[in-house]
This record gives sequence, C-alpha cells and structure tokens, in this order.
Amino acid sequence: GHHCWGYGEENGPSDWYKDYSLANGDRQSPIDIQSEQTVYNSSLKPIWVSYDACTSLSICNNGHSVMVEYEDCDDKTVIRGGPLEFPYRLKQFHFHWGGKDSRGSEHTVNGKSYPGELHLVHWNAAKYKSFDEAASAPDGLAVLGVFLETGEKHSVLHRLTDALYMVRFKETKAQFKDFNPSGLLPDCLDYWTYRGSLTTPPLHESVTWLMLKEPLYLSEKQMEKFRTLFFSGEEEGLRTRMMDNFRPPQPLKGRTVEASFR
Ligand code: SG4
Ligand code: ZN
Repeated sequence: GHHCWGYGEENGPSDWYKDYSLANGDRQSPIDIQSEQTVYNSSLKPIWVSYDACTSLSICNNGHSVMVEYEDCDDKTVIRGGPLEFPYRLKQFHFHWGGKDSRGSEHTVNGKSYPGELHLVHWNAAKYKSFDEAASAPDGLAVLGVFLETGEKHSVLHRLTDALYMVRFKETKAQFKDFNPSGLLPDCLDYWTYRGSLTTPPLHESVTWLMLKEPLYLSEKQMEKFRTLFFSGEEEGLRTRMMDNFRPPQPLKGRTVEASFR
C-alpha cells in the first residue's frame, strides 16, 4: 500500500518502484557527485540565506526522519541566488543518517558516503499556492543539503540533539521554538547543483538540489543521539531503531551537475 514504504528489508528503496513508478524516472535523487564530471559555472550566483526572522514551531518524528517545522506564511525566511529564479521559503529541515559512520548520507561524493545529511526544504511561494502544490511542480522545491561529518561537538546542533528524547517514537511532536538553522551552515557556501527529486515516496521530480561542498561537523555522541530514535510507534510490539534512513544514489541519466566553485 502507499502508506507502508520505509527503509526495511521488505519496503526499502529497492522496492519503492512497485508503488511509485517515478523511482525509475529521469531526474531522481540522490546521486553520486563525481567531482571531475561537474561543470564549473561562473555565472552561478552565491546562495543567499535569510533565516533571521524565521519562526520554528516544533520538532517531530514522522516515522521516516526527525524534522523541525517552520511557520511559512510570508517570505521572511527564504533562500535566493544560486540557480534559483525565485525566493524559496523554508518549510522544514530533517536528517538522514546511518547505523554506523561509514554510511548515512543520501548524496555521495566520488563514491564516498558521509555519516549523515541535513536537508533544508524550501518551496516556491512566488509561483505556487501551497507547499503541496509546489512539491509536484518541476520548479517547486529547493533543498539545501549539508553533509554531516564527525569531529568536534557542534554547539548549535546541541539544542536539537538534546531535544530528540522527546520525539523518540513515530508520530510524536514537541515544541521547538526560536531555532535558527543558519547556525547549522558551514562558513563556506560553495555548492553543487542539479535538477532532481524528493528522495522519498512520492519521489516527485520537483527539487533543485543545492549540495554544500563543506560538511557540518558534529561529535560522535551527537551522532549517537540520532540513533536512539525509533521508526516505530510507542505501542508497537517490535521496536525498530531509526537509522539507515537514506536512499542510495540513482542514475544521473545525462544530467549535468554544476559547481559554483573551481
Ligand atoms: C523526509 O522523510 C521528510 O521527513 C519529509 O518531510 C520529506 O518530504 C522527505 O524526507 C523527502 O524530502 O528532502 N529528502 S527530501 O527529498 O518534504 C517532503 C515530510 O514528510 C515532501 C513533511
Ligand atoms: Zn531528506
């Protein structure tokens, strides 16, 4: 059924095509970014992030990921620039991670996986009436992706990893106000960009991807906190840990990945 996709043995990424034929589409995500095959485009503008007036609402576990949601009723919290023709409004951010540090990211770079990946999801409110409408339009969404790498403890992310215990189970939610995600971005905003899709069903081909070259560093302890979450609900008999919630790289199918940097 359309509600039971996941990351397990029977409902994982290699089975998604059965219910979602777009899984074999022409602009699917994620991809392996082969740095030698990317094309430097000197006319690509820098990414311009304005998150200062953002209003985070809550943190939730939706059974696939953990997500922080934002109020998105005006254009105060947007990204612009890069290849984007419009400002794109921040809707939510969420993470993908592995059971071990050797895997977890969705995108890979020259075949290398990172322990995790942060996705800041934005929608084109200049052109579409709602997030849902934008989510299936070719220029509807822009996702800013940041690799997670282990290293020093990340002080801004700490507030979030310390809140995870409140949303251990599927369909749980807690208040999470005044969290500015600009604190999660690395200093350098050099990026790769390409036209792709949502990395989960319904796999709509609606995403302009902006993948930052520089990762966000967090400690091993912080990484472990993500692995204490569950895919399952509190009342379910079989509790399964939320980890390895990533889709592997998909065929490029003739697409070009552009680089904002040399
Ligand atoms: C995660 O499962 C999020 O929790 C989903 O957000 C998101 O779906 C999905 O990933 C796909 O997004 O950036 N990885 S991705 O391509 O944003 C959407 C919700 O379910 C539509 C709200
Ligand atoms: Zn994602």
